[in-house]
Amino acid sequence: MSSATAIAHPNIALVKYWGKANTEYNIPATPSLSIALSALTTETTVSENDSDQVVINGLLVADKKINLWLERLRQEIELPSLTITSESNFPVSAGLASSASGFAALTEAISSAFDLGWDIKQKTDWARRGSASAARSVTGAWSTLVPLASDHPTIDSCDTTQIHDESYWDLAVVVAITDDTPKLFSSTIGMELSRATSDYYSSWVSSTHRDFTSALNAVAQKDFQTLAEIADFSCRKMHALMLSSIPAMMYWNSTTLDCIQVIKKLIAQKLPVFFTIDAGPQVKTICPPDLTDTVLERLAQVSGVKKLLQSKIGGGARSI
Ligand code: 2P0
Repeated sequence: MSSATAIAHPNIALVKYWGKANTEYNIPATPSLSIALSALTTETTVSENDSDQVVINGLLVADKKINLWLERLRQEIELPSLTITSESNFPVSAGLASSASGFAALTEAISSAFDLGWDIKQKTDWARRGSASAARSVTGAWSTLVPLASDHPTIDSCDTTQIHDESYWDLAVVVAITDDTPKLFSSTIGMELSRATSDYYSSWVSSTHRDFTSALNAVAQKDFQTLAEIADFSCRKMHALMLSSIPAMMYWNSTTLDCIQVIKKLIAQKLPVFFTIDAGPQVKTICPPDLTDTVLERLAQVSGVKKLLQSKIGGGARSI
């Protein structure tokens, strides 16, 4: 009986992906840049069984995304029925990129269990079909996910690259959990709403291409200040796009706003720190490691913060 286990870290985008150029192959409309979070992990085991079963954090679930992904994979390769068991050490479906680490670990585990011989391109392409941000968790550390122009997109019409490994730039991330219940709109649905209804959508796509190029330069020069400004701008534009969609998507809560005020005060004191927020109410603060204690201490004073997590930059998905 074939079986394998893999782990992967979620990632946070500093230049965001929001919107798809192609849904069949899950190709983003925007290029994105991310860092993986070493302290947060998803561990996934796949093993042959008599029927497909998905168990996430101890609960048997009917996961439409995983089922569709397996259906597509079985159109390409022969696979037996599988038990998939996945455990994450952080809240799932709450804007902490659990689908990214989940599909990255699943792709790695399947590739290993069935000796598929996938190279990194095949792994990132298949992880992306599950959840586009998962491609960035396959490569980990500092990764880019870039759509490739094509009139007839295929599964390979996207590039995922680890541009620097986890030791390149020693930065810390503090995650303030302000609500750990699952979000109202899944990212997949939310992105489609933005594409179909927001007047700002085309500006978002074109400006993100510019932000991406500027962010790559900032990372190459380890220019924290410029990277902070671009990441802040990308985050605010994405949330403005969400708010301008019909229906409007507001992922923040009042504690999210209080955390933003705390970080803004640190920025006003000229400390090297910035925050980013994804499709959920958690606030992720990025800073040099020697500022971690200050950030933790300030955010701990915000009433409504349920938990604070701290992390460094982590690597890619791997079999264990
Ligand atoms: C990102 N997010 O770049 C952005 C920022 C959320 C906000 O990628 O539809 O779960 O499965 O491809 O990858 C979350 O989107 O969406 C995401 P699908 P995914 O990190």
